[in-house]
Amino acid sequence: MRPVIVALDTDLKRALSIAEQLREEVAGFKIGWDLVLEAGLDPIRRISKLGQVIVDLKLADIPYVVNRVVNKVVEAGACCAIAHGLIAPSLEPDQRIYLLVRMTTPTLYDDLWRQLVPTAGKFRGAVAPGNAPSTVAEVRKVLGCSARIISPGIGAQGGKPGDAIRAGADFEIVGRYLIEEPSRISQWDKLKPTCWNSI
Ligand code: 3DU
Repeated sequence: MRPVIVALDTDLKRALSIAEQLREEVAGFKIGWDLVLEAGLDPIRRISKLGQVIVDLKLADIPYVVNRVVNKVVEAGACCAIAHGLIAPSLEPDQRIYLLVRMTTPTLYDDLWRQLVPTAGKFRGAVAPGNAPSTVAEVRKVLGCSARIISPGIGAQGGKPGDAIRAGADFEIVGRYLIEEPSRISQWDKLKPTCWNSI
């Protein structure tokens, strides 16, 4: 298993084919709006039979609504879902939720993320930018191994395979770079998660 989560931002047919191809090679898959808008919960049900699934709808609502959505995706087979760090103050600790603390692109998180990081320890983990390894390193320093760190921004967004892992992430989230060419998974051959063995 390579420390990689494949972001299946593509159509369902291609997503299923990539998941079949890479199921033994990767730690899991990330399903977002693309597949959910195409086919509802069905992609979550089908792909979670092939591996662990994180659902990334970047939730940013009141706890009542967030909990209902998380319940639905977990019932469909996902391990967990991603929520915006901005709503962390209203959420109860929840091992089914990854907290987004800083993005790979410029956002208002750039001024706030340090405030959010300690809170991520009450959740399954933090989503931190893999194209900014110094941020990943700082998040790991604060969290220790108390929570997972998963990092997008590798390949299409400029991060190099392994950059985020070497900075302290457990798993790199990779979409276009692997969807275009699944054999690129060999570029993660010698890498291991920093703390956690499952997503
Ligand atoms: O750039 P890629 O094709 O490797 O896709 C990255 C994935 O990670 C994509 O699903 C996107 O929604 C997610 N993501 C970011 O790219 C950046 C973030 O800050 C958070 C999530």
